This record gives sequence, C-alpha cells and structure tokens, in this order.
Amino acid sequence: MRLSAATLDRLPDGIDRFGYDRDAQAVGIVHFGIGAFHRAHQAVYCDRAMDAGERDWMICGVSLRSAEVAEQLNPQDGLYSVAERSEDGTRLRVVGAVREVLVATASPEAVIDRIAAPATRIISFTVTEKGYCRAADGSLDPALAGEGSLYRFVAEGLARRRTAGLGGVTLLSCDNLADNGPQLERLMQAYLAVRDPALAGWVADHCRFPMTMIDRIVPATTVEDRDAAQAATGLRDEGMIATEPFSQWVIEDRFAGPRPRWEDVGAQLVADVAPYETAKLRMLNGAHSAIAYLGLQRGHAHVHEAVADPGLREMAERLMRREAAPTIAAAQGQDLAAYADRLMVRFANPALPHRLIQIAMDGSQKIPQRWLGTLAASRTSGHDCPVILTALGAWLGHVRGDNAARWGAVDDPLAGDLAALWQGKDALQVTTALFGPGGLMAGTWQGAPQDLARIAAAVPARG
Ligand code: CS2
Repeated sequence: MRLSAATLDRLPDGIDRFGYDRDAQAVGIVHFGIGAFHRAHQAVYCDRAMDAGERDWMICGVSLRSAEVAEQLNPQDGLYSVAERSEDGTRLRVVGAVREVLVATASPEAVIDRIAAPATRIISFTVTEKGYCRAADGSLDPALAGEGSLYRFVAEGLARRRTAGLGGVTLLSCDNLADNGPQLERLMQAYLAVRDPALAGWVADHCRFPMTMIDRIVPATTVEDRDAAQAATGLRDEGMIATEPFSQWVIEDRFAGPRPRWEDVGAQLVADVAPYETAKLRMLNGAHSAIAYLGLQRGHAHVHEAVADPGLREMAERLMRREAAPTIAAAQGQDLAAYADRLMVRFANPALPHRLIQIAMDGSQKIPQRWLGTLAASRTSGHDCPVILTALGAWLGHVRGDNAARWGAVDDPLAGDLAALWQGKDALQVTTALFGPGGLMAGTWQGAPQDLARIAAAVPARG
C-alpha cells in the first residue's frame, strides 16, 4: 500500500509528521527543480514553519523535463518521508508541504498559471549549475536558454502578473553558485532584454533576488532506502529521501513581499550571505569534488570510504584549512576551523553512503566556484594550493574517461568537448587548452606555466 492522504493514518506511532491542515493552505511557492535536495531542505523548512503556525506556504514543485518526481509524488498527494541517518540511527518524518508536481515541458500553461496566481509570493530554484544556461564566460547562452528553460516559464508567468496588476515576487536561487541571487538576476535580465524589454523594467522594480547558502548532504535515493522506509512504516513511499541530520540555510533578508518565518525553524536570515556562501562552496563543495575525483582514481565508491583513506583525508583537510579557508573573509562569529572539523565528521557519516560518481557529475559547471575561485584568490595572496592543482589533474583523467569502465560515461554538459580535447593531445596541451591563456575554463583563473605543468603532472598515466 502506498503513502497518500488516504493512508496517512496507518502510519505507526513514533513516525513524526506535519500537524497543520494541508487542505486549508494555499500554494505560496513555486519551486523549479524538485529533486531530492529540495525535498530534504527547503520543503522541510516550509513544513516546519507551517507546523509552527505559518500559513499558505505550500509548494508547487516543477520539474523542467523529467516526469520522475511527478510520478513519485502526485499519486501520494505530494506526501513523502525524509529519513535522517546517522550512526545513532534513523529518524523518519512525513513532510506535507508539497501540494503537487508539474512537468513544465508537458504542461507549460499550468506552470505559468501557478506563477501568475495571486497567492504565489516566492519562486525558488534548485536546478543545479547547468540549469542556469550559462556559456563558459558566465553570460546567458541563448542557445541553451530556450523554450524549455526556467527563464521562459518565469518570464511568461511574471508577464501575466504584470498585466493583471499583481505584485512582484521573490526569485530565490538555492543552487551552489557563487553570488547565486545576483547571478540569477543578471541572467534573467539578459533573457528579458531580448525577449521582453518592458518586463525587464517591471522585474527590476518589483522583484528581488536574495542570495542564499544552502547545505544538506542528500545522496540519490536507492531501492534499499525505499525498502528500509517501507519496513519501518508499512507504506510504500516512492518519493522518500535519505539525508543527514545536519541542515543549514543562510538567506539574505531582502524579499519582494511576504515570506515564511523560516528563522523560527532554524534558517539564518542575514544581511550578507557572501562569507557563508564562499566558505560553503570552497570548503565543503571544494573538498567534496576533490574527494570525488581523487577517490574514484584510487578505487573508492563512497565519500565515507574515501575519507577513511589517510592520504585522501589529509588532502581534504589541507584543501579546506590551508587552501580555501585563508581566502575567505569570515563573518563575525563564523569559525572556519570549527566548520572544517564539522565537515570532516559529516563526510565520515557511515550511515549515509554518498556515491563519489554523483559528486563527480557536471565538473565543468562546479569547478569554477569550488576550486578556481580559491586559486585566483591565492594567487593574489601568494598561497600555494597543491591539493587543488592535483585534484584538477584527477578531474582531467575523469573527463578523459578513466572511470568510465566502472561508472559509465562521463556525465557533464561539456563531456563531448572535453573528450574531443583529449583526442591527439597530451596532458599539458589539454591543461593549457582549458586553463591557459584564452582557455575554455580560464574565466575565473588562468594558470601560470608552472601551475599548468603541475596539473598536467597530476593526470594519471593512461592505463
Ligand atoms: C555535492 C553537493 O553533488 C555535489 O556536487 O558536493 O551536492 C553537496 O552534497 C551539497 O552541496 C551539500 O550541501
């Protein structure tokens, strides 16, 4: 039997669940990219806020293309459970904050209607780095930002709000991009400048794009995860997700209109998110990506196994503490050494197997804000970053296809270009084509000849 509104009362005692009247709540948020991360993070904050008395913050989830999440959640009336896993055991909670999931390319009008609905106040996004449709130099790539992109749906929905005389909305980017809010604003405005210049002015006047730092480790759900949840609840939940107990959300308090009191349920509303975002991207995500490529190279499968390897553990520590941390101007009360301590404990969580190949995906989109920002800042201060240079070499081996026999083809929007680069070139030539003068990825950081040589030397010899 499947979890749904009709079967909810069959849940055994001891399984935590929302206490508010879902049917009485309006949808206040349209969220693009309702993957596992959103369900373990923002949706949980909304759920807890409504539990604490906030009203009308139900979420309409949108998948741009894939029907997978809609098929998981719609037959369950949007209900799903979150399993928090640590060495101490598992805690399950059924989350009620999702009303429905729409597939944008299949029902564009329904998505546009939701954005244009008077009760909608916030449009939020976890569409991953590549969902922002940027060219290598960071500008909006018109070839990518077409009919199926978030920009089209948001623009049409906002145009309708403007015509109807409704207020603006807050557009909340919750992706791991540097300056995520301002980036989204710049890209949205670039889209509108061509498609609907009059709307561009209205958006500038009526909408806001706060910056956020989002953090929770959420591996892709496995069949074993679903089976374990079913054994605990007696109900099949195709939408369940497994995550860690830790969760953090730092939000710039600059909204166009009402917002849930997320600060009452653990979020931090601050004036300046940048120090938190930079620390998270360069330390957590920077170490994650290094552990992923170096760990795969050494035959590991999961993060907790990779950090149990003393050599890798030392490299992750060094990257966080001696390469990334010195580049970050910490906010008052932000303790970067304690942050690194905590991250090592989180990475080592054996109850939450997190596959390295999942983190290794889309490296071309992740590396600029995770590693290259650190390299650029370290050049100014004269710091050496041997771990990042070595990790870049491991990444080059990964995109050459070194891990493909075990883990499948390289999953990256630039996979084709990167594979083509490796045709007939040696490691130094490939490194130079990417990070040398005028290189494909040299926008954030351009390597000096000795850096390029060190990266190339770290690429494994062809097996
Ligand atoms: C990971 C992130 O897959 C990845 O690239 O580094 O998803 C990471 O788990 C989250 O950002 C943690 O908040």
